[in-house]
Amino acid sequence: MENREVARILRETSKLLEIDGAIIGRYRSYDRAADLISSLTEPIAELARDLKKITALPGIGVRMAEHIREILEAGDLSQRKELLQKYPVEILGLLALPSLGPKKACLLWEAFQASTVAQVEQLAREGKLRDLPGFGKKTEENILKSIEVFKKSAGRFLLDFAEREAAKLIEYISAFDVTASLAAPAALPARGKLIQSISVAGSLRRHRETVGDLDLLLTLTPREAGGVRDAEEIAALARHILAYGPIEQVLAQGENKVSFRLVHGLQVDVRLLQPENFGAALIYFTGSKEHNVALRGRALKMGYTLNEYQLATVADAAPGEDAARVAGAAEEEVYAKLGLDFIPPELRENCGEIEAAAQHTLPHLIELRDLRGDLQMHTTATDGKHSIEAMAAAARALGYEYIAITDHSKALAFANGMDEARTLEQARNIRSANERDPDIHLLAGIEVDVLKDGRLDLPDDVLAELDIVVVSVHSFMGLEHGAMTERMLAAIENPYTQIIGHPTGRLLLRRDAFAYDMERILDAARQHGVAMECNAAPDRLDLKDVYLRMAKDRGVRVVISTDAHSTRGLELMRYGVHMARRGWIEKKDVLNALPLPEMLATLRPRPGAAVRPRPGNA
Ligand code: DGT
Ligand code: CA
Ligand code: CA
Ligand code: ZN
Repeated sequence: MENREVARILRETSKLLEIDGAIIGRYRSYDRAADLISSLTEPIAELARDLKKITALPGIGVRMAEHIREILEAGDLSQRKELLQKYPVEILGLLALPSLGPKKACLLWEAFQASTVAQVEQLAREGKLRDLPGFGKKTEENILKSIEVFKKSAGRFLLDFAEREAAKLIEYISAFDVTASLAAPAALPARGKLIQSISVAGSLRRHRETVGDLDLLLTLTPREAGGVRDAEEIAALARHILAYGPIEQVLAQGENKVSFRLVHGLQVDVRLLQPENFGAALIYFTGSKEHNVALRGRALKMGYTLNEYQLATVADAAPGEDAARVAGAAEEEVYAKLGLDFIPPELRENCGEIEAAAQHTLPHLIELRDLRGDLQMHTTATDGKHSIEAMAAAARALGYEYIAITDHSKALAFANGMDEARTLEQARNIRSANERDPDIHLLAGIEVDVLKDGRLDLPDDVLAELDIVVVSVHSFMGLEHGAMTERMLAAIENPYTQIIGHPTGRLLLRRDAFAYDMERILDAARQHGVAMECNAAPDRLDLKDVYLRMAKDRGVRVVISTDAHSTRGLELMRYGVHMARRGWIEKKDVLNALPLPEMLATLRPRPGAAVRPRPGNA
């Protein structure tokens, strides 16, 4: 039995134990064992023969070793089988709903024998869940909402997760040594490096906010003699790829493609290409599909055909005939022959990028290195992990000129939000830290809550003492469209509001955006000089691309901030930059791409600001 099978059975047992109410330590040990087995390079079946060897593995005790042996011998775990007498296997799928923990899943099964998302949805619609112990009407509503999100997001993954998985896989594939992997290498001349390049394509390359599956493209170095690589080498490479530890199931295996699913459910397609087709293939598999369709239409009008191998002339294009080939090895070449400037992957959504590329009017998209500061972050004063000084040091290491420390206000009680006195004290602390650190400017800021009626959570005289005011909604997120629009308008009209933080409040794959009239909000932001944040946290990415473009078209300024709650959080800025690029945002649209004095001068002027000296600007 393969390691991945053993790991899968352990993981399922863990989940079933959790539903059955086992204590945390008990089921966690199954998960830890599964993770460990997935990461082993040697077969667990070998190790398990020797009790000493297997219990020497970190986190594997004698009991777990016995479980592993049982799986290897019997093909299953009796414990898992017993639990599956009690609960149907589908119940595991219910745990994918963020509003349903194992306890509630268990209750649903016991009360209604409900084990599928569809059954739970039905029960919730009929109002039958609210009376269960620990449920209530609110829980019932939340379950229905999370089922909606689940249906839309099923099988999709956050961008940062997909990126990490891709990086690990690429590192693993790159390490392949063809000479060592083939039999009788001594009899053969050294084969040299087999893999020429590994590239990410698909939605991950376009930096969509979530990713359905990973698309990887691989090219091989040509043989010295100029001949093609032999089948033996390619088969060895395929074997290597499919031996990747975290693979849970192999889905397809062909001459030029392998597909598999990783343990966390992410599917991967790896395609093998000839270098001369690389550019055409990269365009094709980067997509989007809509971009490809439009590009092919343009090619046809110009007398070409475009496919995943090449751009070729239509006239006398006999299959395989070289004369018909116009381009194919590099993306730039294909776009150029189509009369187009190179189109950055983030723009390839058929939203006007082809027309702009033809007229040489593509935007000069913002880049990470354009940013000079980060204007939203938290410290130990509220729910952040690190001190003002630690955040400043980390920001300095990233090369920033300035940052704003923006902790929460009192309405966010669970995050230890600050009242009037603590806000002023924190501002003093920020300013004194600023004086001690000449290499970076620290702005004394706040992320002040918008109350239900649109008023801000701190009085004017306190806000007037701060250098920068970010305004965010963290409560009453379910207000209906009209009320939410009025609330946001009121917040924007407050003369102290300068930036709207994570403006739609969405949590990717978990919570939908607030309902409000975005056009009216953006018009008001423009009118009052309020900037809109593009929150870079990978589970927010808020504003999203479409709204960023709407903001830009209206002349609303954008701020890209990490909303970091730790020093590491500051490193996630690039996700916000990619989202901004997808929204056609340029350096000139972004406030925190400006040097400090210009940035402060471009922020909405606050009441009385003209007579107050600018902080840190001497
Ligand atoms: P995803 O995986 O749902 O996040 O989104 P993509 O864009 O990565 O889509 P995927 O993985 O199905 O396919 C990768 C690319 O391959 C896609 O962006 C465009 C191209 N492609 C796939 N199927 C078709 C097709 O039927 N027609 C065309 N023109 N292109 C396709
Ligand atoms: Ca994909
Ligand atoms: Ca794919
Ligand atoms: Zn916030």
